[in-house]
Amino acid sequence: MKLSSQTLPDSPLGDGGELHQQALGPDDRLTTNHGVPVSDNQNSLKAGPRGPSLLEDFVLREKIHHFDHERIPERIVHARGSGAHGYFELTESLEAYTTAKILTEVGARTEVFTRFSTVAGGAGSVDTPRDVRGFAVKLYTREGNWDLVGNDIPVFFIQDAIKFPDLIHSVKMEADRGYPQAASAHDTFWDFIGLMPESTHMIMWAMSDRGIPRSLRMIEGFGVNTFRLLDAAGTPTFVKFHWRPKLGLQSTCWDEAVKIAGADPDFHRRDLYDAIDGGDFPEWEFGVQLLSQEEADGLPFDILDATKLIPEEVFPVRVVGRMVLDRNPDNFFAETEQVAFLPTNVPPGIDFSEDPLLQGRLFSYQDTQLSRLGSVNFHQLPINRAKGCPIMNMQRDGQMQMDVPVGRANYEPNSLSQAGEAAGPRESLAAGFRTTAVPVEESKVRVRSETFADHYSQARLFFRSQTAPEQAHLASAIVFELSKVTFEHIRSRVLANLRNVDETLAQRLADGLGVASLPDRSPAAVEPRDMDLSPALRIVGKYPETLEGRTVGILVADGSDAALVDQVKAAVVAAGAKAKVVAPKISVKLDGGDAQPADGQLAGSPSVIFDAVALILSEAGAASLLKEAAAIDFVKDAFGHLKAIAYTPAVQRLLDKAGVEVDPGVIALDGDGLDAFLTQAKTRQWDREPSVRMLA
Ligand code: HDE
Repeated sequence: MKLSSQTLPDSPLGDGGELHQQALGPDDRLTTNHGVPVSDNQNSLKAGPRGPSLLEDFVLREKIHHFDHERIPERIVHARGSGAHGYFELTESLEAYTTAKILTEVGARTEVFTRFSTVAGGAGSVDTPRDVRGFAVKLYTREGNWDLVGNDIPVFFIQDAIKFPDLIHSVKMEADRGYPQAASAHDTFWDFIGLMPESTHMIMWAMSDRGIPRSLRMIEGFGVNTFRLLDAAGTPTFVKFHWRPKLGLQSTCWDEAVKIAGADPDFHRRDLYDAIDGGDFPEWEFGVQLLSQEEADGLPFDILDATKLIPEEVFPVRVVGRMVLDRNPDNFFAETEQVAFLPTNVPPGIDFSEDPLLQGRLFSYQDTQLSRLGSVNFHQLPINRAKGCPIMNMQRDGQMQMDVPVGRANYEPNSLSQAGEAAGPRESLAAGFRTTAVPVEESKVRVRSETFADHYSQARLFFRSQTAPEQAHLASAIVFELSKVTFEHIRSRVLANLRNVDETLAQRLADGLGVASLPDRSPAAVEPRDMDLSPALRIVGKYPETLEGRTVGILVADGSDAALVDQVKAAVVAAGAKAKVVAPKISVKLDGGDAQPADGQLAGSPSVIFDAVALILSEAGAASLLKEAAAIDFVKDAFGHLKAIAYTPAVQRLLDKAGVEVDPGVIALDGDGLDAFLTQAKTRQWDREPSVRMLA
């Protein structure tokens, strides 16, 4: 038996120990965390080949110790996230409103790191629950980091930060049983919602299809809270920040989202990673809504109330820049997990408003990072460190200090320069962060401003602005959620509140739930008003229809027409989409071609992961799939999820078995069939829905 750790006849590397013998260069050597080269990464140090391990083995202890501490507390909200690097580019200067260089230097590119997230679920939950999506962007500006920590919905559930822990406790797993995970369809959430009428507007958004996005590349983003821009003279302008996806806004159907969760729990994360990896960089327009104090005073609601939006039809969104995400993280933990967003990070020329939700956020994030990352020096982590500008102050020490500050000046003011020593940095009135001089002298009170009291007008605005299919989805989502509520009084209170939004909606919900008669309408603090409808609040018809960024699944089997498969693939790719071949086995032999690998095996590649499907089968192929449930489901779900379906003649029996009825979205692949398919594939077949689903 060889005892030397340098010779490993049974090396798990299978290299006969040779690798260990090579004289590796300094860059290739495995080392401890402190840089000591490691001679053996296969065996711990023992008292004899079969003896006990030795305490002295620092290589073993360091490795296990580090492993034991690999997990850090996950974010209390927004735990599950996906991030990417990229850049922001300004296309129009806002110098009339702000001194912030990032908003005045047209053409300049600023590095960004963006993290998308779900809110309610834990870090290991799935990507497609009904939920709000976080849209947090860290812009490494030359004047310090600007963290625009927003959501994909422009309003929020509550008006005052003091209610945030209650809101989050209610939506997370119930305290006694530890479930449901990543779901709002349960008693405690709807109990809280029913008792908090201010949440009604946000509920409309969350229950709409915005709550179940198709892709993180296809969501809008909003700063939500009102901020201020400050010009050189100190004149403030209120500002709302917007991100608009170049690929358009697109969602899934509820049944589809549920099935995706099983088919691919990482559906959104994979989609983002793959797109960037393949050079298909997602892009957003960056826009602002700007309002003077007088314009804000003229609004029929309070600009400081985060449960309200400013209709784009009244104050248009001015597009002044763009963001492109073009690089995946090198390491998920070091970057996506350790990134720490702080709404307090704003460069000079951007300032906060008195929005009581924002004010609470200004405290919370710094505090939460300390608990999560464990050290006041979390800003020194590479992903959090400001770039393009020096960090100089008198803050010192603390756990995990990674910098080595030099000199004696760790206090200010000092006069060390008189002794020829470095005095250290000094404040700068001209270049430093400025705060708007907002007059505030008032009595100290704990009250909710009366200007925040209208909880229903904008909820009504949202519901009534939706198209018919969107209204039906929204109503059905509430029916689904309330059907999971076990306490009758909670359901009833929600219905009573929603009568203030729209009587027809409340009635549809009652019908959907089988409630014989609606409860009395809840009293409203302010009677809701009708507002001019806002088409910008819709998904359907808001963006041009496109196949760009989408994926078409092509179902084939042995004997499928190779030339036709190639033709469909080429046309799909030419339209800016991806084509993925799905076959019963991972290798398939097409008619007229060699055996080739499929992109996905049928059992693991259901149609829910595609935006449209082409079924290209020979007679024999179709006959064999008639006995395959995964094939029937593939077709049935594509139809049920309102997708365009192209098919070859032999597929007819499969269509029949799957209950597919011909409509404009079910297209035979002959003559102009392919063109018609590509046109229909750009959108969902909304007209089909009544034939496949009973909606509220
Ligand atoms: Fe957050 N929020 N939040 N939030 N939030 C956090 O900070 C908080 C709110 C948002 O990808 C936490 O680092 C309070 C609104 C995003 O890392 C925490 C209030 C909006 C992310 C926190 C709000 C957001 C967070 C948890 C009510 C949309 C994820 C982990 C006053 C504008 C950022 C963390 C990422 C994360 C507090 C409300 C967006 C606990 C107290 C409104 C996108 O500090």
